[in-house]
Amino acid sequence: MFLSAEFHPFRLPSPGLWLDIFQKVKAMGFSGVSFYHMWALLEGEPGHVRIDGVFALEEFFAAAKEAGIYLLARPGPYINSETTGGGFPGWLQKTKSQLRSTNPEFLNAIKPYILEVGKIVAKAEITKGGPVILLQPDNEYTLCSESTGILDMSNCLDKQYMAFVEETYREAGVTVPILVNDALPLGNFAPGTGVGSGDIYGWDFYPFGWGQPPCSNPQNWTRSSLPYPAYLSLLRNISLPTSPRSIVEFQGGAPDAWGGVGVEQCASLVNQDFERVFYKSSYSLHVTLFNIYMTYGGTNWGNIGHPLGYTSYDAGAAISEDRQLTREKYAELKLQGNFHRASPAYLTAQPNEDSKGIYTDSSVLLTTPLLGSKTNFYVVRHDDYQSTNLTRYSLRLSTKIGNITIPQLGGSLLLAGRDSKIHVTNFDIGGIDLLYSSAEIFTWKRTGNKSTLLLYGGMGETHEFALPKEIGVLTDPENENIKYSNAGKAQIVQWTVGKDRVMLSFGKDLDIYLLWRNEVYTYWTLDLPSPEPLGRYTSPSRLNSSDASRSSVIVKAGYLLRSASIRNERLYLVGDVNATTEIEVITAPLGCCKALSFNGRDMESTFIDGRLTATVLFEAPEIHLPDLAKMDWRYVDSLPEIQNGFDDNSWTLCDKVASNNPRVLTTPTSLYASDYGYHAGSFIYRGHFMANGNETALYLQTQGGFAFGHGVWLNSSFLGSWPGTPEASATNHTLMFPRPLVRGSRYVLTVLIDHMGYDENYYNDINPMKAPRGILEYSLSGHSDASSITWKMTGNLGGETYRDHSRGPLNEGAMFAERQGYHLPGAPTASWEERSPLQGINSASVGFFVTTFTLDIPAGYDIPLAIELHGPMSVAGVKDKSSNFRVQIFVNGWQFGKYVNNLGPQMKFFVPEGILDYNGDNYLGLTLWSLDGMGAKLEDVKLSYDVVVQSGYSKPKVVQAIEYEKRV
Ligand code: IPT
Repeated sequence: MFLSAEFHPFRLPSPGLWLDIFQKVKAMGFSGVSFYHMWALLEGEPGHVRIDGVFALEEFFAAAKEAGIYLLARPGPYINSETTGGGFPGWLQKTKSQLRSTNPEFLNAIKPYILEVGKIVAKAEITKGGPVILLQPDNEYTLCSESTGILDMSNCLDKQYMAFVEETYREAGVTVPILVNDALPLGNFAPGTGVGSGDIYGWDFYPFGWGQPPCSNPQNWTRSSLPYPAYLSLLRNISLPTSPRSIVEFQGGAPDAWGGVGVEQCASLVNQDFERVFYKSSYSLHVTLFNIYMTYGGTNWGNIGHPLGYTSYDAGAAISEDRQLTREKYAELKLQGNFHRASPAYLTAQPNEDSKGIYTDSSVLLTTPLLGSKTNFYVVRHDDYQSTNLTRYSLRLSTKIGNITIPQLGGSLLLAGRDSKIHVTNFDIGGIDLLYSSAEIFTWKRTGNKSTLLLYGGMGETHEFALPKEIGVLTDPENENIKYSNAGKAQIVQWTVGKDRVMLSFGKDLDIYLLWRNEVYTYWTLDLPSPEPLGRYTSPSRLNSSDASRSSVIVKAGYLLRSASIRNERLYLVGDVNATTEIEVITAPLGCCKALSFNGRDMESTFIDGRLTATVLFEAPEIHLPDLAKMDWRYVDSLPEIQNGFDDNSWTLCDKVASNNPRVLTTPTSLYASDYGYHAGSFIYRGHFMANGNETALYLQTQGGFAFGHGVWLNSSFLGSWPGTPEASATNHTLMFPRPLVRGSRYVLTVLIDHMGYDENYYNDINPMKAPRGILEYSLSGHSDASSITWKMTGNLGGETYRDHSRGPLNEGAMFAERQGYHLPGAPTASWEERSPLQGINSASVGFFVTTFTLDIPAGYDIPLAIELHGPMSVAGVKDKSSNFRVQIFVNGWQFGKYVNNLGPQMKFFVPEGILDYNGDNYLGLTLWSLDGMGAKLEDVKLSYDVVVQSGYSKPKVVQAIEYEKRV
């Protein structure tokens, strides 16, 4: 089973931390990771594909392999993924052709990138010793904008386009199977459907949607339907029986937008209950490729996001943006991942639509059976998937011991609201037949002549299982925590789940742990390293192996266990604790493990009831964080453009009288930023004109994507601003001149526009990605001819010939400080004015504030740090959103935050270790743009952390990137 977590290397540009994520995914029992790569970051300059530095994939592949994770590569060219342009480089705006079509111009545009990224992926294929086992070309090449029904949703698709993308990947050397994903199960490009068809078909499913705003009111589940198991007949028609049933993206989180409710609400919307109900229901369809989007979201640093999202791409995923495991939904995934890893019979079982009334005695429950040649699985949930009722039921099963109704020893089973159970019959646990179990299986393991099985249930639930009489009888049948019967055809055990675990032994053959679900959250199964090619990869063979080099261990610990290995009868564990933690080895290869080491330290270990145990002390470190608000800050004006005599000689003249953009030009020359090669961050326009004395106002239409803003000046006078709303992608603005202009004098307009990213290109017959950014239209009263204004503009210095190849083409915008490279470490700040962002600026302008600070974070701890910005407070201690200002946060040159005081909601910006030097000097720069005439200031700026983890992670190296050099 390819049970997979979606995780994007480009959203965590600190390569030394990739292993951390892979290990956390592997620790859930998952076997795979699916990743996008983002073309816009890799070919900012047309014809120059640069997949190096933090954008290189080799270290990503090495880390996946080290953790034992197989990869599904999804390098586009189109990815969607809430990225600017859906991953398309901005320069595609300048092309004439329909995007995602066979127009030669478009094919020529994508080919060099596909060949280059394809070559890199091909080198990492499993057949060459790498982790890559699948490749997905493009993304959801499925939908047409104007479809009238399910039948014509895909009628705009050009199958030759898909074929071209696939063939080009093949030409690059890719040999692994090609997986195609459909936005809906429509059957596009399913194997055997002719031109462009892939080797494996899959579709994507977001029951709660990804539209706006999904995260408010997270308890409300009335947003979807769960069309299972009715879907089954559809899926059978679409895909071949020989092809794994694949859900390439299943909802694992939800996004939040500007002005939104915050990512924690998204985590509660798509929470552990959602995972239980929706994921288990998906398994009931016999899905064997299942990828959860997102499992680790990361960060939209450096302008990589689209306009509907802000800097955090946490997405409420199982692993939070700061890489931590504090959400219960992570633990639930671990239960499911371990179940799959321990249930090879699932792979050959077949689902069946038969449902209500057959298996349970309850009319409100739905049961979907998966029937195997021996083992059966029964997935039970409320038919009304939103139901929060407590439903008692019994289950009718046909087993080796006949047709029975369980529980047999009295009482009833319980489904508590938004939950789902996978009950089993005839389940093999290392040669022993578990005849049935209502309690769910966490995992099992055979070592020597003994099997160990871990079962769990929710608090207060009654569960029952049965075992053959042939195996050893229960050693302690009078156990007060259980009901036991050996009277009939089998040994039957019933227990009601409480906090304390129950341990049972059946002679010498079998140990069973009966656990409360929340206790299982602290149990980990770790694959021991094996010789190549198995390495640490998942394999069912580990279940039955006593051979230490092909086996795995089950260990109870705490916060996280990452890896295990055995040397000289000592078990070496690597993991993380956030409190003093008891470690207990539940199973290990026979003969192994007389002693225990944790994170390289030998522990004082003892045997308790035959199990090796030790205690890891949590030692709280001393952490001294600099008080940023009190640091020595330097300031430089970052809008010199509004000063008299500013020289814009070297700026780009907006002289293009034609544009390929689909929006028809309504200005004498194009003012679309993309026509001049500017695609990220912000833009500044300077409009020169000679006054005739009749001017009273300027009309502007600007477009920067949702939540954008603009500011407008005439010479040095502020005319006004548009502070932005989450709903407006463009705005019309008439700005009155404060006083009459002097006839015959030259004036200059300065317009600063924020750019929130290009729109995505989800539909395939239109080109929303090409919606231009910049000034769309203008008029100057008193001038009938718009060409009386001569416009110049700038974006990031150099535009497509961008300067900073380490941080990529999108990290910089148009602001003076960015163009000068003042955001980069080493900038000549010594002569700048002493002023802090808490003093701020006192007019509508842009100020650039910098400070340096030193960190000395103790080794052995993972302490994710954030930079918090606090806007002004109004009297009641409530945030004052009426102050309109925007801040960009540059950490050692990397733009790791975009703060909009009047929209919010993000105030806390995580910056990964590696981007921050945890044991050295750091350079912090803030662009502070006041859209109000009275200026703006911060109330506070600080470094903060939420968790302190004593960690076995590998400390990441500080990311190397270019430093300040004088720019012309
Ligand atoms: C799906 C995209 O494939 C993926 O890139 C990401 O954008 C995801 O959505 C979450 O928004 S498209 C899906 C909404 C059908």
